[in-house]
Amino acid sequence: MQPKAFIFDLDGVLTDTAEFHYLAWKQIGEQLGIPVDRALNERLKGVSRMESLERILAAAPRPLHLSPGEKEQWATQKNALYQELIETIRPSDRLPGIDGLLNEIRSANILLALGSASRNANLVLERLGLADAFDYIVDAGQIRFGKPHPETFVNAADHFGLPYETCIGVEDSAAGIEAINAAGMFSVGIGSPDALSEAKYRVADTSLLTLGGILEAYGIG
Ligand code: B16
Ligand code: MG
Repeated sequence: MQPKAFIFDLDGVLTDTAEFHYLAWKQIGEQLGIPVDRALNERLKGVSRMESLERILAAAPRPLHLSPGEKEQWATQKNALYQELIETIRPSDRLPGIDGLLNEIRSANILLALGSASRNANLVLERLGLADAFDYIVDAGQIRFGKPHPETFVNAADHFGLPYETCIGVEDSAAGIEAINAAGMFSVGIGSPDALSEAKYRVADTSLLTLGGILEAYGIG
């Protein structure tokens, strides 16, 4: 059966904002005395801003006890750093293969949704020139349970009124793949096998994504 919708993650899938999130958290970590390396960063991908801060605090060499207000301040500071970094984003920053894949999906009359955990998603989409590319954009501010909970992906499928097994989710994070699988959808992972071992189909980077490759794995090849 042909899938009815694709639900795309944003950061790390459409563009390399995952790197900007990393650089911003690294700076916050330095100020807090907590080293944020790429291994820790892998566990921040796909999870909300506050949950990311909690995971960084949990990695502190010496326990740090911050009040809710202090946590808010650090999260706000991280977002300010992140927003400075994303000012440079241009349409040419769409990752390789993304334009082709979006066009193929559109030509096959399959619906397109964006399922990002980021409250900056609309800003980034605009900078990428992709503000009108999606039939539906999940509002991260309306999601109660972030990835790895399936709510983000379920929200998009419910908006379209589609059975979950007819939807395909595309993600670069372990939390996102877990969320797609938990929703009963077909998961496409972009990245290393270590981080994305649970993905139903995986490619090393976006340049290797084709609709044919995904559909073959999905089962109609
Ligand atoms: P913001 P995605 C996620 O976006 C990022 O992967 C994650 O690192 C970030 O903490 C989260 O968005 C929240 O982002 O601070 O901009 O609201 O990968 O789900 O598109
Ligand atoms: Mg992501």
